[in-house]
Amino acid sequence: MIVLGAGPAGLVLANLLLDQGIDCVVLERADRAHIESRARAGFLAAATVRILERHGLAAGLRLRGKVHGTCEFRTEEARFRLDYSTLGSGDTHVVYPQQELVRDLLERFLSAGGQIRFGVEATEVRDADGDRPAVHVREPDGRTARWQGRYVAGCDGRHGAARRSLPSGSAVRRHIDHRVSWLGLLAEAPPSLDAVGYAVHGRGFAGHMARTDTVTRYYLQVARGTPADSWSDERIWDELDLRMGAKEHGPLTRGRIVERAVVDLESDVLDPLRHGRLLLAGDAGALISPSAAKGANLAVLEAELLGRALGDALLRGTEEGLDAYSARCLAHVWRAQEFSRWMIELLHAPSDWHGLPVGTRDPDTPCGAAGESLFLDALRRSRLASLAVSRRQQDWFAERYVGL
Ligand code: RFL
Repeated sequence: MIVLGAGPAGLVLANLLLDQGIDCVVLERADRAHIESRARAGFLAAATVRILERHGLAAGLRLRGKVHGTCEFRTEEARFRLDYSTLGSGDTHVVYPQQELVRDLLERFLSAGGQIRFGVEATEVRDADGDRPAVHVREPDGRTARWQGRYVAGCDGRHGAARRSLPSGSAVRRHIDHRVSWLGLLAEAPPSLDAVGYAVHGRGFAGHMARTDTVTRYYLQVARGTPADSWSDERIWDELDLRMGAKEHGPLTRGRIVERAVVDLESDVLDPLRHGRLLLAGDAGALISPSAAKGANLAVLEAELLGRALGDALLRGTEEGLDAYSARCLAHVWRAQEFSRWMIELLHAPSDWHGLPVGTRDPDTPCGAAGESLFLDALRRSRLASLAVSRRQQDWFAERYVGL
């Protein structure tokens, strides 16, 4: 059994296979230090924590993760909080940086005797229709090689070899560019509020998400095509202050910006997630925009479904689980996509008016694209107003926000 990629999907799956006594090797393009320091997700849903606990993979996050159950919305006029731990299903998140989860999963896999090859890049998966699919790779020294197994799990992310190797016409691709871009930032600064902060502002979205006691993730909606290094640290903090309403609601604790990257929000789902003996999990098969923090959670869920299905196929000789795998995953994926899109529409200024000073919105010329932008802005503010007061809306939100 060959697993491509040592992200959350690949490492959860590899651990589950090993636990069942299934021989597997993980092929990872990057080196160990890289995957153990790659900061991405942080919010793990209750269902994800339960999966990890079920398989003895949650010791680290139970020790160092922080339970989190509140988010705060801010506009130019007001702010309100939702304590989602008391709404909907009453579930919470555990905040645990993705790189720490990856470190835990890797350590557990290696200490149980798992095999992983770092610096090995899969270039193509061949013969997925046959009994022995083959993975062609480039070794760290540049030489090419071939690995064969009974199944290949493509957990190598959206730019990986698994997705590229699907024969043309074998899957429907549903893709959307949400036409919103974020400047994603990691600041060496303690969180400034004890909640996830979402600022819905005329100049664009700003977000605040705790990571650890000393590191905070911030997001700023920026115009498409903005180079990541075009904003100075000072301009970033000034803009965050403005959009988050620091003057009215309290200052943000500033610190060095240690990482910055522009993310164009996109979603990209393949259907089905299986082609013969090649199975896709995580971002490789279903990319979701980070607007609702679902990607790593879906990756873990899919890995569990796949681990179980592969166990049935390899140990008990039944492919029923593998046959149902794609449809089962996609049901979860589309629920998450729907909510993530809802969040995008709630949080962001329409893309074509981003950056316009609020004062240039002239009520005498609300026609064409400008009129549409004003209309969409009014809709999202109305949506936010309902969320602020309607208990039913809040229950619905909480269930979707923390659920899978
Ligand atoms: P990963 O984590 O991308 O891992 C794929 C692994 O495959 C390797 N690889 C290859 N190996 C061999 N051969 C090849 N040809 C290969 N090509 C790639 C890569 O080196 C890598 O190690 O995919 P996986 O496992 O599917 O996990 C998905 C998650 O990483 C992703 O969905 C989340 O990070 C998304 N996400 C968030 N998700 C959440 O659930 N909660 C969050 O709070 C959250 N915040 C975020 C996020 C994603 C972000 N970015 C990247 C846009 C915040 C950000 C900024």
